[in-house]
Amino acid sequence: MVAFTNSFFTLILAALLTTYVEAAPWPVYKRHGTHRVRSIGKRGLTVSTYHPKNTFKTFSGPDAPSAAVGNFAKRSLGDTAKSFLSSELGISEDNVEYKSGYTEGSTRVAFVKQSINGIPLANSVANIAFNGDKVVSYGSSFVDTNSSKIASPEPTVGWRSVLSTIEDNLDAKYNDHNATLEYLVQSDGSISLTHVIQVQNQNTSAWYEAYIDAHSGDLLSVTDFVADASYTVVPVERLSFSEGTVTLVDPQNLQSSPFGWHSDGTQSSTSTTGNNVAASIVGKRPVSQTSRGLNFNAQYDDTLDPTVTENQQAAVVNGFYVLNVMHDFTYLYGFTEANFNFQLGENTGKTGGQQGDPVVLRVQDPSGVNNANFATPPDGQSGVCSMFLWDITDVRRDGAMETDIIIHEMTHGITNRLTGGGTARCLQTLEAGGLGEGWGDAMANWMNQNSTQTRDFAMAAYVANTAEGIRQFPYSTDPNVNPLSYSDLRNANEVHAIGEVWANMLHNVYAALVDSLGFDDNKLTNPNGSAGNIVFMRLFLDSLALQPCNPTFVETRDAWLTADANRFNGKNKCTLQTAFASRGLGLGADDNFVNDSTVDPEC
Ligand SMILES: *[C@@H]1O[C@H](CO)[C@@H](O)[C@H](O)[C@H]1NC(C)=O
Ligand SMILES: *[C@@H]1O[C@H](CO)[C@@H](O)[C@H](O)[C@H]1NC(C)=O
Ligand SMILES: *[C@@H]1O[C@H](CO)[C@@H](O)[C@H](O)[C@H]1NC(C)=O
Ligand SMILES: *[C@@H]1O[C@H](CO)[C@@H](O)[C@H](O)[C@H]1NC(C)=O
Ligand SMILES: *[C@@H]1O[C@H](CO)[C@@H](O)[C@H](O)[C@H]1NC(C)=O
Ligand SMILES: *[C@@H]1O[C@H](CO)[C@@H](O)[C@H](O)[C@H]1NC(C)=O
Ligand SMILES: [Ca+2]
Ligand SMILES: [Zn+2]
Repeated sequence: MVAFTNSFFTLILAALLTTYVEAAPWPVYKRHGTHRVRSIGKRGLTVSTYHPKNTFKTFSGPDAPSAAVGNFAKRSLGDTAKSFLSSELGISEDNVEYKSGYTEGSTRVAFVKQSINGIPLANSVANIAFNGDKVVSYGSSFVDTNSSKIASPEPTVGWRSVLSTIEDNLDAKYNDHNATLEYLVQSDGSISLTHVIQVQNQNTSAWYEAYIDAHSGDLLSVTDFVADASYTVVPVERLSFSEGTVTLVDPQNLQSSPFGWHSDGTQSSTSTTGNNVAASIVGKRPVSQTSRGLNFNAQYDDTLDPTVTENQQAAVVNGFYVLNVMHDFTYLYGFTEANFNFQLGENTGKTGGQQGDPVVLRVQDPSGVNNANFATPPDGQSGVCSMFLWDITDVRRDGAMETDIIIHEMTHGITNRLTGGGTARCLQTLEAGGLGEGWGDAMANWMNQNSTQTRDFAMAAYVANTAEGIRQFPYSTDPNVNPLSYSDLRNANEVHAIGEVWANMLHNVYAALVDSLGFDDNKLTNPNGSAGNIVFMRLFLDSLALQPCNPTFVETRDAWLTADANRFNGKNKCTLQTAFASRGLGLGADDNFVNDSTVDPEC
């Protein structure tokens, strides 16, 4: 399908301007295994490409099918592959074309294409692996052509007659690579005859294969040869711009964001808007890609004011990136549609929760300075993350260039949605609000830890221009560095002060889990790992849904213990109890905020 559309952009722009966004009417049915929607060219041409569903089979042991037919030893790899596939899939050998293959030890692999009337099907391919005369596996997207509507094999429209329209639509020029004639399977099962040509644009580095209907002249599909997306940002492992930026290619996690960060599978953008996040400088449009192919590579320069154009662009991209990483990793840990997350539309096959609520990121929000905030309305309405400028340094700094601040803010959205089932009404007491602040710092701390050696952690050190950051003490397992304990809640009358006590307890819990279970670098992609830092995040997020509305420290600690009982069969009970107790939140602690160091006898 090929259509011009800008409605996605319009809708997101509307979302940027208000917190009260109606659920968007995107179809629930998404097709991430077989389709890819791209937005191409200056005019937002939306192209949906189709790749027929795969069959993938693996075999082992004596049940593996034999490929030994006739004089096996003398047959070529191509003939062996063709005869196996044709009998396996019920397709005549005349319709299977050998393309390429290789032999490695006793393993032989063949790549084949389906064909009709000697014309190959562009998007219908198969690969077969043999070990000796046994078939080890095969994958195939071959289609049943018996019942398909197949276009006549004689072209009636030449590609040169429509070339200028195609070039114009794709914003690229024919590159003199010979055109080929290929069949193309459409998602409705029909099979079109196409001229396949390549077009390129040296200025934007775009490079596409265009599939032009040889009977109508329409553009039916494209292959995009260029890597998809790149972002020049502060990687989430680093704290802020002071540690430098890098250009990351395709950082999106396709399990969490199957259409990437700029599409919901139906509509696409070429700017800092997508299914999870819509980001812009307040009062400005989202930032557009700096070059063809979703490249967002503005360079931040903190010797210049944050409001110069390139700095604004870089800051929006950085915030967009961090919030999308937060979406993607928490999705794997269970913050999904059904658990009231922030998305414009549902991922393929997912139901539950209200959609139409991507996070709206307002960078350089003029409503404040030296701070940031996150407004969490109920599920179905966009969360709004507002980042401010900081004027502590001579040249002002932008909160959106500081990873830990963005993560802290996003965590408000996550904790408010997971506590109490998406109502956003359950972190309203002073104590629960304090827990909320603590979770924000603890999440940023977790993201920044990078080895079995748990380091002390300071918040907002870059914008505040001080190594100690903006809290009273860095978070630490060393009571000489951070002495905060449960009894300090007696004198804490403000959410951030309360939050510091909680975040420091969680820092100690984290360190104890990592000491006992180790550290895994794949924390963002492997929620099922057994390392301490992964277990910590499991308990962090699981406990939110378990704890009551407006929880206290004591109830939240119990929710951690219950989460551990549920998910890990109580394996970490003593580690958790001991760590909480070391900061006064032992099992005997009550709402008088007196330190208690009780743990179960077996601990
Ligand atoms: C297609 O038709 C042929 C001939 O009738 C038959 O042998 C084959 O099994 C059919 N293929 C499929 C996939 O149904
Ligand atoms: C392209 O087509 C021309 C004309 O048919 C032919 O002479 C030439 O060898 C082809 N080039 C390639 C690289 O296949
Ligand atoms: C690349 O830019 C040059 C100079 O602006 C222009 O003449 C040329 O047409 C552009 N190329 C394409 C493929 O758009
Ligand atoms: C972890 O981060 C710290 C602070 O940036 C750095 O000094 C250290 O080398 C990093 N360690 C690893 C294992 O990457
Ligand atoms: C983690 O394990 C669960 C249950 O086995 C599985 O459904 C899920 O896909 C796994 N997650 C990842 C990211 O591998
Ligand atoms: C509470 O416990 C902490 C850590 O053990 C300790 O440093 C602090 O002095 C205690 N506070 C009170 C009031 O007992
Ligand atoms: Ca939602
Ligand atoms: Zn906060």
